[in-house]
Amino acid sequence: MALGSNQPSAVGGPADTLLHAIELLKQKGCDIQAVSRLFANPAFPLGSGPDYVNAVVGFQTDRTAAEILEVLHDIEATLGRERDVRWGARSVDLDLVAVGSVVCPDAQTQNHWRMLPLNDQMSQTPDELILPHPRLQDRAFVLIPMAEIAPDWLHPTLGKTVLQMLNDLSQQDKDDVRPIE
Ligand code: A4P
Ligand code: MG
Repeated sequence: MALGSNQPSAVGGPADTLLHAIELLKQKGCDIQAVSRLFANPAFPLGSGPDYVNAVVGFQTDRTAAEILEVLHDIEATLGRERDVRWGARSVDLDLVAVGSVVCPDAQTQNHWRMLPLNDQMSQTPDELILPHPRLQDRAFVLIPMAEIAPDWLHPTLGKTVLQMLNDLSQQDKDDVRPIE
């Protein structure tokens, strides 16, 4: 699961908000296996808001993927996220990056969302769960933390590992993602 925040919440600044979200995930019975460091990085698209803090956690649960997404939405609501502007500033965004090698709802639909031109990505929202997350492979702020906890995870439709996807990104994109000490 990928976490992002670029606005304070009731519990504190972006970093504290993400740590609190991880606590809530534990309280809801998810068995946390690994937590990346927290990384600061500029908002995408550039200039769209304050810098983000991003992280990735791995966990195990008996729940289905759809049930996990519901849990994530509950935690977002608890932490005061208001869904108004798509890709707007947010106190917390919890995205399901991947569930093992599951492709949801099917490879054709996942490919459709993955290949969507940038302009359409910003105006169109899927109304169903898409796995793996359709923008995972483009985002240094997801792949860099993910490489700390699951470097060899294999993208089921791209056939690339996290390290290989990271290798495809520009050095600039990667340099922008800085661990918070
Ligand atoms: N949905 C479908 N598949 C998934 C999935 N795998 N995980 C649905 C999570 N949600 C999924 O999500 C929109 C709809 O997608 C939901 O109904 C959900 O059921 P949302 O969280 O309501 O809206 P959003 O956050 O605006 O969209 P999304 O797709 O999460 O946005 P992104 O692509 O994550 O972009 N820059 C930096 N540096 N760091 C960031 O974390 N995040 C964003 C948000 C933009 N820029 C950023 C960052
Ligand atoms: Mg989201």
